[in-house]
Amino acid sequence: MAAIKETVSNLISKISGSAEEAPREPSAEEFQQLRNKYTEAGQGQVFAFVDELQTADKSRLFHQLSTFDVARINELADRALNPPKSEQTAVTVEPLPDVATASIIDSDPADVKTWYEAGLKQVAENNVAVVLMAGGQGTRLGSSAPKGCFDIGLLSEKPLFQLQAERIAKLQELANKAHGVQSATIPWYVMTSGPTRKPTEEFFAKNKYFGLSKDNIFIFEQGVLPCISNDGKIIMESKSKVAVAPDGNGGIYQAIVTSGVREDMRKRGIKHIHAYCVDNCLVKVADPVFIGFSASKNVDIATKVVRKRDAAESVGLIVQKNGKPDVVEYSEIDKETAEAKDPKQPDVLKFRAANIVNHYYSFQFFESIENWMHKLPHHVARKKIPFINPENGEAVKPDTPNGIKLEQFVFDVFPMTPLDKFACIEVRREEEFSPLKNARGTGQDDPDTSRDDIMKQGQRWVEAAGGIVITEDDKFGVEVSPLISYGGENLEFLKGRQIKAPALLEKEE
Ligand code: UD2
Repeated sequence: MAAIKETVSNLISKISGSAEEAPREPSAEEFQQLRNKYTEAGQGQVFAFVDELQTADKSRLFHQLSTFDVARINELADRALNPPKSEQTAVTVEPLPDVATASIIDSDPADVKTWYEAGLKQVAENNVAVVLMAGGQGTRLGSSAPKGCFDIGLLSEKPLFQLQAERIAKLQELANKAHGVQSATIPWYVMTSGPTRKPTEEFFAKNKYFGLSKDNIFIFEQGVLPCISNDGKIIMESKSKVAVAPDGNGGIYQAIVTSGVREDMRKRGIKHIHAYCVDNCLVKVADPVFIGFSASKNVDIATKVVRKRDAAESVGLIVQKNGKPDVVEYSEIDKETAEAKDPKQPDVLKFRAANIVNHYYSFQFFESIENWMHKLPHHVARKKIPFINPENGEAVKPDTPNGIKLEQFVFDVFPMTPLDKFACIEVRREEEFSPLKNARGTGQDDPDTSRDDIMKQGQRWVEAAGGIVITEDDKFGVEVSPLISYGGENLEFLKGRQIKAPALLEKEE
């Protein structure tokens, strides 16, 4: 009777479309084998309620547990909860040596032009790809949609994804024009996580890929890791599901391999990759200067930095640790290091090279991912994780942190490359970095500061081209569509023209 009841309920849920496709039902042996493995690893509590489960839920639990390496989870949990006493060897943290740090601000404009032209040539030869890290859940912003969908309040109402897509389109056009070709293509690999994948795919489809060809956009998903209780146990979100969280933007490396992204890059003959953070409205996607600079240095990895705003800014710091390039994240830095002053310039921070999640990789470096991706450390975030009490099956919403989420950081790869295969380039904050981190009204790194930074940048571009921007009673700014200018170029048609701020410039006439 139970079997008939269940088949009927499965049928109903299928018709109503409420249940995902029930995965293949494991054999009794497969199930028992997995159960033994988890029990022997001291994680048998994940099966606490398995006898109450319907077949479909039991199969879902089996398949989810099969994706984890429970021995490795125990190892990570143990290291996270009982961190080894830091090795006696003192960890010396110093700013990067000048040899590894360039600066757009101090560079000879002729060099910048050379890098730009070299990078544009690489784009024209279809050697450049872009990887967008868009798996973050933007909790501080308070929006449930993926950050790339967010409308920062521009006159055009363009969301971040669209600004980035249009910069790609414009750069392809500039490369075509500069090299007399029609086919410059920058493939765009968009990394999502469990919570952001579907809404991101739907947003791109609904917006017809913002005018780009769907064939050159590849939405893939990063991995997840189980949430762990303070006593090292895998936490259950329901009687048939492990509580999981995205494995951090450092999950990008494994995801690039397992999702087929690297294979797709290899097929396209990609040589240079630009990887960036979705929430930076000023990001120069596939920046030819950055590509040209990095290629000229023949490095595996390069990173853009801006001057840190103040000691408390929530940004990682590019440092040299034990002779290797590294980043000290804002959530892990001690006050003394953050506030240390430069011995030569007492009013300047000693550690001021702020990480902005804006990285270059050579494709050949990506060919070595398997050699080092398992060495990337896991960082621990103590969180309040809703769970099912294994003793009585009750759902609990803790009001204090009851467990940890493990995540990898994208920049932890830096020490995997020698200093001479690493480069760092300082760029102008007002031209290249305005992160959307906080809800409207916070006053810093929020939708209004993002919108204002775009408008101010456009006004600077228009005025540099000879346009006259009328700013009355504190109204300011010009939004220049990426489709008419990627970085302020080709705006000479505005010479002598008066523009009343705030304005939106979308036409080249
Ligand atoms: C990030 C940097 C920090 C600084 C700051 C500047 C890391 C680890 N930290 O801090 O050093 O540069 O940004 O804005 O990069 N993401 C994923 N999957 C995840 C988690 C994050 O794709 O599992 C993406 C996220 O969508 C975003 C980027 O990684 O594009 C940075 O994530 P965040 O904004 O949560 O990082 P934040 O602000 O803590």
